[in-house]
Amino acid sequence: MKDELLELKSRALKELESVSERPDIEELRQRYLGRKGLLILLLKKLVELPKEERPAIGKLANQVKEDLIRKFQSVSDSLTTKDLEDVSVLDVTLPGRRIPLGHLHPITKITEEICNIFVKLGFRVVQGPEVELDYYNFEALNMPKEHPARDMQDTFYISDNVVLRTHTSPMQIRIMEKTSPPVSIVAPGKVYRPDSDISHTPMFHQVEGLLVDKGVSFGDLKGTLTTFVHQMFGPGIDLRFRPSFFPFTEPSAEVDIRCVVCQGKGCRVCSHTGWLEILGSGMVDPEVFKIVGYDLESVSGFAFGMGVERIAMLKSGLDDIRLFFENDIRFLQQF
Ligand code: 2U9
Repeated sequence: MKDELLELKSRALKELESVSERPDIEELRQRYLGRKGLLILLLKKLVELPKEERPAIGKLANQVKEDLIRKFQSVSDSLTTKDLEDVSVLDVTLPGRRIPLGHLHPITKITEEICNIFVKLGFRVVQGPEVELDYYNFEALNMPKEHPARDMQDTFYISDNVVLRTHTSPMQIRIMEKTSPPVSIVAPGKVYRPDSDISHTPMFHQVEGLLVDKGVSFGDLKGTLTTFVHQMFGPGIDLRFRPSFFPFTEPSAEVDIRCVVCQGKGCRVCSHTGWLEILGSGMVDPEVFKIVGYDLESVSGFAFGMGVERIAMLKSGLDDIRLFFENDIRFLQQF
């Protein structure tokens, strides 16, 4: 068997001398050293040898294998060096391969755009937990037990008193708990509601804002949100404040802009009303101030909230919210 091993080695080396192309070298390597190669086949015969001869032959077989591996490697390395020296194979004047640059997700971009407008108006950006205590998500926002918004249908419950936040408002409570007025913050982030259709996804993004100080009026709310709308959709855009209701604001108003698709004539997008709802707002309900321990006599404030996907869809003329989260690169590349 010793002779057979040495014979196999010299045959392999001889054949290796006669090849010069990479595929031929690889084929040869497989034939001798591959998993079903000649060396393995020969080693299978090891068991037929008397026990005392096996260690020496095993050692020799290992030596032959290592020598061959080294030789194949050095032949392959010298080919690489030859390729590098051969100008016809490597053209160093070719332009480099461009590595494609990624960019922020459209929802991240719009979130930043919204926040930046409020930052320029003096608001500070705050972020907090997406898994929230029932207390911060509902109770402190004037939605006591049995309030319809707490329904299992509208909220993802983790346990009896822990939920996935249904809005970013808990953050405003957390900030008011530890800060005295004046307070002016915007809270962007992910929120969760069990909804899924062409205009709802179970996870979506909101930006909410809160301003509390001495003598804040509904006029301040109107001025701030009008500035925001003009910055976001253009200075010429028409808007209106429409009475509404939220448990945490009183009075409350929704803000509509003149339909960007039909300019108010009425179309499918604005349900033939000529207006598109873009955000909700109102004066902070005194009940909320009581809960966080603010003095009702000396301060007042306004708050607002908007869905980022809705703003993004109106700005880009999209009609299916789910596109944002399918992660189809052909869609994302357009932003
Ligand atoms: C505190 C007090 C008041 C936040 C507000 C809205 C109105 C609102 C909706 C817009 C579209 C949610 O994403 S949406 O479905 N939000 O209409 N949000 S006022 O009011 C607050 C928040 C915190 C302490």
